[in-house]
Amino acid sequence: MIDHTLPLLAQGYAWLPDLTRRRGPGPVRTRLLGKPAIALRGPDAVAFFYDEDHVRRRSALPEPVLSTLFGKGAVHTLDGEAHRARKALFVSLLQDAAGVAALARRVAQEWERSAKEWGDRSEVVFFDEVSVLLTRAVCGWAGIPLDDREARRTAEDLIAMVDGFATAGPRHWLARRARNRQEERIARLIEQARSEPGGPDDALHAVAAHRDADGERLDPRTAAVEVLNVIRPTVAVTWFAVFGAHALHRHPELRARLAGEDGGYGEDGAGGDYARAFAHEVRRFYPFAPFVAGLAPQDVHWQGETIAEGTLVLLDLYGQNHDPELWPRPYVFDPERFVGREPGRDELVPQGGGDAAADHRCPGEDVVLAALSTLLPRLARLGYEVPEQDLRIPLHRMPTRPRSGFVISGVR
Ligand code: MYR
Repeated sequence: MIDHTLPLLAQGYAWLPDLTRRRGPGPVRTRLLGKPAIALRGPDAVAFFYDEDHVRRRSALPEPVLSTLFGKGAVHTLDGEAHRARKALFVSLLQDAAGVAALARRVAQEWERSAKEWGDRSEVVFFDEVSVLLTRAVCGWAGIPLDDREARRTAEDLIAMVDGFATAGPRHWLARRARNRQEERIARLIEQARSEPGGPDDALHAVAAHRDADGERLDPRTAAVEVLNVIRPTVAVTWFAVFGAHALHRHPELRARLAGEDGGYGEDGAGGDYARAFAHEVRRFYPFAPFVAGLAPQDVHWQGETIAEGTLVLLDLYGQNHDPELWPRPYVFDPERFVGREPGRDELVPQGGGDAAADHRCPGEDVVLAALSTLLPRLARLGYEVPEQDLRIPLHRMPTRPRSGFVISGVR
């Protein structure tokens, strides 16, 4: 079987859905990164994939992905007890309702400050502006010092790490340099935090103090990797926020209802119902994470098929979020799907599936929903124009975004 790494890089999000369409129903076998691979989708496949007897992460992620997106030694590369102990750190930081509400309040404050400045400019690129405001919010929340000049530079680095993980072109080299720069800077902050006992109760100090399953603290560079694994994905909410802006532009009829939400995010973690439904639909509809991957640790069996030891197992997130069996009219943007209804655990999987506390599911879904429930109603209430620009969202680019970055003008 021929290797499909190049077709994947060339076709992006369309690669796996195309292959699935051509091969017909059932798991799709292929070769990727020089290994035999099989792609699965659907809620049963999610449960199968997140069982460690079937799929393991150690050695699964290629070096180019680790050196840009996740970082070497990251929680994403651990299995078993080592994973559970490290994951508990992320869960304590990102799934604490009061902590999430505090982060959402910072996002709201940074929005107010930025929106005032946008009014003084003839036009702004919404993608760039949201990345800076989220960087300020999450760094403030996490205890990472940042002056105004550093905020834009740090936002560029955090965005670059995500933007460059799935390309062999110049974006990839930018991403590697951005990661090195930020790991070095944050490793110094970790050492400083450790030298001043009794520091504040924030993410930086929690990572500095964390002890792994072996009872040892993380070396400063790995600690920096994990601090980045808290702040970078939060800044990556930029992609969803811009997709939300795109959805509002394409569906002006939804604006009034979203604008009517208070967009507040209370201590109990409750955002407005419609804002939350809208955020879920943005996460379902638009292309963000294409798939996740791991390796079969032994011969395993899935629906009558043997998956040989060492096979790369892909879980097709984008395909599942557009599967007509699960989502009637999947290519129609319709927040009503989620009004008064929370999706099932393994049904909506933009950030992976399974149990976020025990498995490799992203622990940051509450943060994403809180940030979007804060940003999108405010955007819906903002006055602005959308000048002529290229709003196409190319599927071959991973991760993708509206080509123009979503320019707005005449902000009031
Ligand atoms: C973040 O900053 O962590 C949020 C962005 C996540 C994108 C997720 C992409 C999954 C990549 C899996 C690659 C597997 C290659 C075999």
